[in-house]
Amino acid sequence: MSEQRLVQRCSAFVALTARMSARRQLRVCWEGLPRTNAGRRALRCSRLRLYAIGDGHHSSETGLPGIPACTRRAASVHRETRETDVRVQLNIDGTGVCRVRTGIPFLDHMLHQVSAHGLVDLEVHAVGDYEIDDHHTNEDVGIAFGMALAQAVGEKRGIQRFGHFVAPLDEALVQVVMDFSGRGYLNYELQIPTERVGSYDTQLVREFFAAIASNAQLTLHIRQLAGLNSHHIIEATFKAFARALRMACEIDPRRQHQIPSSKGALTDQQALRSVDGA
Ligand SMILES: [Mn+2]
Repeated sequence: MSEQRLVQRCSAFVALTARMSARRQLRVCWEGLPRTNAGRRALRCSRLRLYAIGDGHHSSETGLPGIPACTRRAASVHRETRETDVRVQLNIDGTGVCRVRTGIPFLDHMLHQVSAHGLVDLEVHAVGDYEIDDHHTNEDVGIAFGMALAQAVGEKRGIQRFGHFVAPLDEALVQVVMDFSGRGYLNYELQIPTERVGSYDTQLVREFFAAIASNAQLTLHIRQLAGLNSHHIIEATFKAFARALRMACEIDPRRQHQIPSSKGALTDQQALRSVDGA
């Protein structure tokens, strides 16, 4: 069996056994692989991957072609100020498991869109100074989410980097385009016709995405192509954001271990390192 084929089988086993206990997962993987060095390496990869999924430990690269590094692309951020206390946990290789409670019901509804359509496992717990208004809490959830996203993609090795999607919701149509460029930039062109959706101030949508863009160092363009209803326009935006995010974060099988940049750097640390090395 070729190494490529082993790798495919190994990945298939990991997917197949995702709901089994860790011990049973390992047995199924091992039973399906030949007792060769390549088979052992493939198993080691699946074992590392299962281990990583199981308890959040980071494991190293496999060195096998065709299988991405067995690191868990997850992050956890706790950010506390005099205005808010926000905890965000996310896993960008998730399945859409979502537990969010921000104290802002409409924002919770939107975070569910990000999780469900971006296949991001997401846990958000926030409390804030709602007696003033929702501004601080909304923004700080965006900041913590952006920070967690930056942590989860890490040095961005192997990611697609660019993502885009156009999402409809009835009459609304919104395009989101993003680039994990290492530079925070937001171009926001929504024209939301009402000041509020329920109790949610619609100006906060811009604040939320601005916080994500600057903290995840993401170039983000949001463009409304059509739309009359405020709820529809905002929800279509979050759906498009989710799908674009999923696309941008996916591992490119043709360059799994490379930084997707012609200058070889997408973070300040990488750029500084290349200056050090020069
Ligand atoms: Mn809705």
